[in-house]
Amino acid sequence: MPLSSNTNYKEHDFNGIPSTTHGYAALAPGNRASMDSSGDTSHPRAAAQQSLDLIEHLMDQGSEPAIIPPHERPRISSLKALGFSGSDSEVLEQAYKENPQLVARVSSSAAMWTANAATVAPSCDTTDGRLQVVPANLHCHPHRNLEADMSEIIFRKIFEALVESDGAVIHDPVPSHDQTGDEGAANHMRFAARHGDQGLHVFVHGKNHSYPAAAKPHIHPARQDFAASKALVRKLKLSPENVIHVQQNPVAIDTGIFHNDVIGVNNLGAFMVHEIAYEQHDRAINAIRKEFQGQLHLLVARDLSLEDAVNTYIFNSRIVLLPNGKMQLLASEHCQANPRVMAYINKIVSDPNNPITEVKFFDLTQSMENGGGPACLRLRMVLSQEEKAAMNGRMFVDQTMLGELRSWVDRNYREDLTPAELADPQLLNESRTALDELTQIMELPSLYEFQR
Ligand code: SUG
Repeated sequence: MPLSSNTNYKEHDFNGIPSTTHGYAALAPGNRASMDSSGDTSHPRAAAQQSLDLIEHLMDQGSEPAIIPPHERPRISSLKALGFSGSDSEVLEQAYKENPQLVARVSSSAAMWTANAATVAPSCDTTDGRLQVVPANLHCHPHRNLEADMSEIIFRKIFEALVESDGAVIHDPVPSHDQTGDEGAANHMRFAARHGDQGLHVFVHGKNHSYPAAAKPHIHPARQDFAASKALVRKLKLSPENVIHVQQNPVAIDTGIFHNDVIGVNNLGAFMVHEIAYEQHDRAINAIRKEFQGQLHLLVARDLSLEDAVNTYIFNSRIVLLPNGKMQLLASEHCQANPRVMAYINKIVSDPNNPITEVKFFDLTQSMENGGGPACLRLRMVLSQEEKAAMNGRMFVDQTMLGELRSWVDRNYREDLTPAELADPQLLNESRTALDELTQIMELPSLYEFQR
């Protein structure tokens, strides 16, 4: 039976859109690209168009991609919470004078990496038969921790009708604490024979405070806590027999692999993974092999170093299931510069024994320079047709909407942006105009603080 025959449930990529303030501010220690791009001039318009290129490609293949709107940036309320006062432009100016990094933080476009927005369990997997969404607390870095409340607001708005009809539950995030950091779907994989079948959920953590003897990274922070992953399982209403927890290899974290989605990616049973992705790697893989009821296509990279993984983001590719039942790999162009990575990709696409038949490369330079590849830029949601139809607003992009989004970007996004320009009150106005227009394009009710 072709993989696409289970038509009631489909997987949709909810793509992130960069903000008008997209920039490089070295805000994410442990993420080497973020540190290396520090202070560079950014290109917000190109960043947004590059995200739309991915969306356009998905549409051309017959997929039904959606978008998640960017958050309000600069977020003036966060500066006011730190005691800055006066008009919004005065607040921005004072904060910049005192500490430019504060303005960079509240201007960060990081919500574009929607793989970190939440962890989602489809209704076909949950014990109460409802779609479950837990927004991530993103505790580890302050510029990302700012995202949690807004992500929750967005999910509540877009799933409002489903929540009211008892078809979905939007949770509050796991409490934000040093022992309960949660980075969302970037540390979660769902294996299933078909998207509408019961899935096996694999949660990957980097640290475990209740087990001090566990191996730990020494150079970079581990972001995902075991206690948070355990809380997610409870909140998502997953049965323990459908769940596996594995620890990420701390050596990988110390090499700059700050999420599982930089070292492994799967769709259904197709699983591309580095040979030392996990602590007690073979045991972790064997557990997945044993518990997964479908056919596992284990595509292990044996001739790639962890450096190759960090430099190319090969494991941050998307594996997408096309309506014709085949799978396509969407990878960053960075992969093309590395012969070992290309050999791995070519081996996969030329092997008829796995479902991945093609690869497409994308110029995602603007996101990659902050450590975000194709997979970071999307949150996957497996939805039934009824759930999809019940969503509020215009979330799914069609050709007309794509055209509207492209010209919206051209109209509102600057071509270049220097770090000092983040304090420009004019940029604040431009950003609000852009978000106001976007909520209209998406037919969403008022979302943002400045709209309330
Ligand atoms: O959290 N970069 C993001 C990249 C997130 C990628 N997401 C996944 N792998 N799922 C992060 O490290 C850099 C921002 C800056 O430095 O300006 C940043 O936040």
